[in-house]
Amino acid sequence: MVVSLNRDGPVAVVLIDNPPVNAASHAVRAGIVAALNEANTDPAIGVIVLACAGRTFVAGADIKEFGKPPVAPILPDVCAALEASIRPVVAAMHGTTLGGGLELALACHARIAARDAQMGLPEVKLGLIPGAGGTQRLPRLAGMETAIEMVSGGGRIDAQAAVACGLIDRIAEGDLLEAARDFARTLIGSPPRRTGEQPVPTFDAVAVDARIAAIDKKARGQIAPGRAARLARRAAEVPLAEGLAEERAAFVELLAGPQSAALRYVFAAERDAARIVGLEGVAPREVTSVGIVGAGLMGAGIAAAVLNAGWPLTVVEHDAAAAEAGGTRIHDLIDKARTSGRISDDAVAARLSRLAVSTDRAALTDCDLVIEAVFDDQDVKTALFADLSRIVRPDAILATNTSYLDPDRLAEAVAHPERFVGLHFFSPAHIMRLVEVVETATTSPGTLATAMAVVKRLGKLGVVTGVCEGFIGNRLYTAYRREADVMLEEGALPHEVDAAMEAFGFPMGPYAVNDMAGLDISWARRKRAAATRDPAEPYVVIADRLCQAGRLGRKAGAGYYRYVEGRREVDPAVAAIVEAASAEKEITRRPVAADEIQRRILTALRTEGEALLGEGVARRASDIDLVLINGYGFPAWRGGPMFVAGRT
Ligand code: T1G
Repeated sequence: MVVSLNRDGPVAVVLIDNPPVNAASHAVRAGIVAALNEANTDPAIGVIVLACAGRTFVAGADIKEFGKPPVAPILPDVCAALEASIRPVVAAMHGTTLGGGLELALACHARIAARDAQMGLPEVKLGLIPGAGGTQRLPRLAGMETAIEMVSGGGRIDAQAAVACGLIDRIAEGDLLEAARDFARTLIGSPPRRTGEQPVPTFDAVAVDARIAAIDKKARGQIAPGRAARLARRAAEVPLAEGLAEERAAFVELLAGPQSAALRYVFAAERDAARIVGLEGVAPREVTSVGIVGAGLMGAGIAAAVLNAGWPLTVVEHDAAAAEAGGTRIHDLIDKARTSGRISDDAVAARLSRLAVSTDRAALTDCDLVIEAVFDDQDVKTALFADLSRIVRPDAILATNTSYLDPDRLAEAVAHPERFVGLHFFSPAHIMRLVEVVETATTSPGTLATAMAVVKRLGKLGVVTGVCEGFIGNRLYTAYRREADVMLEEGALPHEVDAAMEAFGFPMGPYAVNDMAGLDISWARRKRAAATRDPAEPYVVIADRLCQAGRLGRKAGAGYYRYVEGRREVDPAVAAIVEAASAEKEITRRPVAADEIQRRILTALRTEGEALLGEGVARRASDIDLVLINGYGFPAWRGGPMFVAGRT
């Protein structure tokens, strides 16, 4: 029985049991309606508790039913039935109550949650809006400002924040179901407090409308966030029935649209990425302690992510000054989450209490996993792994964070190379979700499975890649930049390429990104490779010319742009350098329109993606899309170059 009705005197507990996440499937929806009817016709029942078995309250509509004709009762009707119930209904929430699950709870007459419960309306992440009353009921309970943030951002709030804004009535102390029954008993005989009948608390309309405009701007072409926010705004202007009708129409429209198709594809792709052919039945090993060598920018970011995930961590630097600087860097990254209100003082103290910083690599002896994040130099890393092989246990996993070195060559320095793997984090490592898990020729299935489990526990997205220069991500991005540079020679200017790719949905264009990172790093790499470069290979000199002119990016005050008091400005001097490069090759420049720029870059990405698949470096076309979306800002609501090309 996915929905059962259990009587406890005057309290009827409607229990949903639909593993793994109690998704609101047809059976669940029909079961709730049937249980409500039964409870409302039994004179012995005075109040109802809606609860879930397993690890979470309803985590949303059943995504597996999307794209199929809706089967009654649809979720809005189930919510209407809850709200219309003669007996008060109390929702008892635990785990991650999301989407349609939270909408069910909003339609109840009271709400109680476990202390560690989280709630959210992530529909916009699927290109949708809450489609079962969330945009209309949430403002009535939590207030307009909170409701607009939740429906448009898709983020979660915890139980403390939920009780503070009025989304829930109380937090359960001890057993949730018992606390819910006790709470429910206090409501017997009282008229149900119907959410739809509550007025929207007063709010600052001017500020809210300005916020909605900002949401639209930030969405950079995605429809759902602004649409959801404006529907929440309507809750203050029209009666519930009218607002629900407008919400339903918008939901049906978005569900049929290309952006939701793309985002639902991305959702499924993320789960596919964790299903690795050859690892079926391979259990990951337990990792109880982690070590990191190097606490520079990357090492500190990785350290913060490890501490945030609850592991004890030993960080080793080469001398006392570097160790102190690294410890401070780690502390500051974690403390920033406190100052931004995301975690409490206690949480910061607890995380930092698990950190040990040392200059002695012997401190890593008992670690189950050691990640190196030292200077990306072959000799430095080779010597380090030889040393670590002597220090840690033979079965301890050794991982390299290298971006461009060859992990197969590094593996040669590792005793028991089957335990060696790449964990390529993206900067800033405590924020960026993507980690490329690099499978070398000798990485064992158990090591690969353990690495993926570590990445998942870090709350990040692991994508397996084989070994090639730049792995999947930087190989793709090199192709992207190569095509952009060719278009500069043909007639485009950097700011035109950036504008075209930002119009496509990237947060920043490639040249603005390059100025942020600095031009010198890739310049040094090009100079190292110059001696072995294939002269027949087309080569664009523009970046070299900028570097030779001292234009090394934002940090130098000038790169592809000039920077005046921190403001990025188009610089005519750059156009002169670009035009001179075209003249050197006797290229007659021509205008390159934005749609041509977008089309050619998409084609370059897809062509490189096909090559990565052909070489076996990427295992799935959808993995390529995930890397671009989560590592390089490719707009998720477009699905990715392989999705756009119908290659998935
Ligand atoms: N429907 C069906 N199956 C789901 C599901 C869902 N909503 N969510 C997860 N699963 C499956 C998932 O495919 C996997 O199955 C297993 O559960 C574990 O998932 C009208 C229309 C809940 C936070 O967007 O965010 O409600 O692959 O590996 O990392 O307004 O799943 O193992 O067979 O992700 O612990 C809104 C999406 C829907 C929530 C758990 N809800 N899910 O994370 O496990 S739209 C969502 C998640 C909506 C209404 C609209 C996460 C999770 P399998 P997992 P996890």
